Amino acid sequence: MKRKKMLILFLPFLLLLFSCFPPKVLHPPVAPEISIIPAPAHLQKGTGKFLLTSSAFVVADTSDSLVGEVVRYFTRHIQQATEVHLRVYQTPPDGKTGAIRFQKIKDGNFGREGYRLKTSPEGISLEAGTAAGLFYGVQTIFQLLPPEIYSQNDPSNVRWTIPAVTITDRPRYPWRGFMLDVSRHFFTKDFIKKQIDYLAYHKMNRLHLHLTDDQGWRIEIKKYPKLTQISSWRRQSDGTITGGYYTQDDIRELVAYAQSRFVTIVPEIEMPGHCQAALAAYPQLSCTGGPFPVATEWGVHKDVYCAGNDSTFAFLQNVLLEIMQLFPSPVIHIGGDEVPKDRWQHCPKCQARIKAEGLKDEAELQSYFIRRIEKFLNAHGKRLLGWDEILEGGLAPNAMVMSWRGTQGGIAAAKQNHDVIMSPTSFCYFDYYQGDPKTEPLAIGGNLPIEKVYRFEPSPKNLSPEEARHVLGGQANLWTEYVATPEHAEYMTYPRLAAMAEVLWSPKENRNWPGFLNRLQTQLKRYNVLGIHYARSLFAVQIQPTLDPSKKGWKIELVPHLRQTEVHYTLDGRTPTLRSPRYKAPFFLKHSASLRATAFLGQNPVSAVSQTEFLAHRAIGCRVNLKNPPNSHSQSGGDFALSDGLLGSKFSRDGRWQGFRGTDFVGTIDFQKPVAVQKIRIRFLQNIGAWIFLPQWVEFFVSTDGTHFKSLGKFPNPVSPHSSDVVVKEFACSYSGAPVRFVRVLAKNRGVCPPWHPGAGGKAWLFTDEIIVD
Ligand code: TNX
Repeated sequence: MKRKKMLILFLPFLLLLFSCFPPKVLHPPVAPEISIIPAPAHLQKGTGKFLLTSSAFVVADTSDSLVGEVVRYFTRHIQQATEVHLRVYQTPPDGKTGAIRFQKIKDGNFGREGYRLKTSPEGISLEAGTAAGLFYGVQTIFQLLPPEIYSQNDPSNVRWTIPAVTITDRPRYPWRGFMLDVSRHFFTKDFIKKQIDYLAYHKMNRLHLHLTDDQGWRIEIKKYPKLTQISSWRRQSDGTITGGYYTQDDIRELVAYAQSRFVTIVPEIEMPGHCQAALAAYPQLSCTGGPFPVATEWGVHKDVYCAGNDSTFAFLQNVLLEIMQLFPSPVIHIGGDEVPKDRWQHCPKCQARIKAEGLKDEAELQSYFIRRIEKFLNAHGKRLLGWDEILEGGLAPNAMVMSWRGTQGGIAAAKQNHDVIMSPTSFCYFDYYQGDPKTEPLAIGGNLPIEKVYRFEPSPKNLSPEEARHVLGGQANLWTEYVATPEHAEYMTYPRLAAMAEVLWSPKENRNWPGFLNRLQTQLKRYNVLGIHYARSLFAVQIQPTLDPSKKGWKIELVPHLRQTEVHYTLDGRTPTLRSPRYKAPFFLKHSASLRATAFLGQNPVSAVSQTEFLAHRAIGCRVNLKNPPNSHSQSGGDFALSDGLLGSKFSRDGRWQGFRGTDFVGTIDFQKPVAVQKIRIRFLQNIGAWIFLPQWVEFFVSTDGTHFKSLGKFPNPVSPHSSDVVVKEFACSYSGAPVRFVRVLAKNRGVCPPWHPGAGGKAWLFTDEIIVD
């Protein structure tokens, strides 16, 4: 009795204690049975399962052609993955169970894209107000099935079950967008089709194609053939030609493909800036008359369309006429971003226009430009959409704004009663790197890990409800300056797109990071089945070694990105499994090792394998005296960077390399006493794209007094500087003489980049990671 009372008295304290220090999760969560991304608005679990077999069938009124299309999409998909052929009935046949019923009904709660789905052991009922709603219900059905539902052929041994649930769902925002920049690098029609499928799986509904820019024009315009003969191709620094374009037939095919998946393709034709590719074909549309090459360098280019020249407008209007015919999108994107005013300031025609129109300055000239185009689009029943720079100098009357430089532009536009799409760089730029910057493939801009995408809030707090209604949604943008392959594009896009999809679809209060991560495990399995090259950095394990110079060994910490994961590691280079040692606390390593570490969630490895090579050798922990200091920008690893036993990878920024800009490398080790030396080695990196070259030659020396050094030989570099592959090359020299106290390595920098290199004449880099003495 007394004890019970005590417990009741202390219970609140215990509860408080537990909530401050949640008990350690001993068994990491496994993927939940129901993993829907984006999370539906309301979900209630039932009991039992529907088993999808050949006795199941569809009931739907397919006389509504759009409904018919959704049903065909569904049955085709099911047949492909499961080999179950679903018969379609207009009215339910008597006495048969196993119906999958599609119904369009009038119900204001559905909105334009909502649906209600009930699944039970007896059958499935899907209701919506529109075909789009039915389509999203179908996507949810797919996600209730095993991930293999996304495979192209029936994988044996899968039981096609659907757990019993009741789901009522509708999106938070009508604009759930993804932008692909096909100008900086061209992506094929088939790649785009695949992405359209993936967008649909995520319940995303806008694909914005950035079709034109300084570096390439990607769409056939019948009236201006030079746009594809000239503007679609550029000559790269190595002399090769790259590019491509979509024919009008390609575009019609893409548009139809997207339409049947309820994705609207929004075309973007950039003006008045980011247009050097077009000017390469039609230089008369510029202020100076050219000539111009299709640009090969990234950034903002000064040559823009001449705003004083009426033929510029005639050209753009003719282009837009063909665009409007091809794309049913009610909204046409005209860019409008990053327009340098330099040429306009010195162009007599532009200055005359400013005068004639009574404009204040070049900012108002830009505004004049956009208004004039908007009038034209409006007259053809289309709305103009532009990046937030179109606010400068006054917004065109009906324009929609895509806010990329933060959300300020979007807020300003919403306050002026304009519709906006939020796409701020800091949450939406998928060209930003997502994992550890030291090991990411080249990416520009800042860091955008998936957690941050998940925190994105498209509706700013400081808008009134009336103004907030103008926020139509958000969009992720994949700019492709540094993304040249389909694999890399997918790597940048997934799984961050899953986070974006949930931000844009799910009610704000349903957003929950740990819950999302649990569901993401299943989503990644779907990606595996689909063969999507998604990034695995989300679960990566960071290997953090600290050298102890006196003990000549390393304290090793393994830090998982997510604390829900369990880390297993090996020291012999083998891929860790659940049976490999589990990491619990930092440990000390004194011998050479190939450390590999993987994060596991439940039974599943969820990260790529992280790896670090440890090399135990004579010179570890010895100070290296340098004649020329490393460049401060590429100096990493501290005092013992060149004698810490840690070798660099092919990533020059992995923190293991020391860079010497334009100067030779001269490093001397003092062992403090004579030591037996058999071999001296040193490694260098070559990555000509980053101006890093191997040395011309390497010379090794030994000394007993630190003043007189005896050369052991000069070793020329056999690797061509032309190789665009990243190369790590070791130079080595044997020694069989008496013990020595000093060892020195001299590596000759080539001085400047060679004449054929884009950096010709600029200082060349020398990168080394370790002086190894055996
Ligand atoms: C800015 S976003 C640009 C693009 C670049 C991007 C790179 C915008 C409207 N303009 O031209 O590709 O940054 O992050």
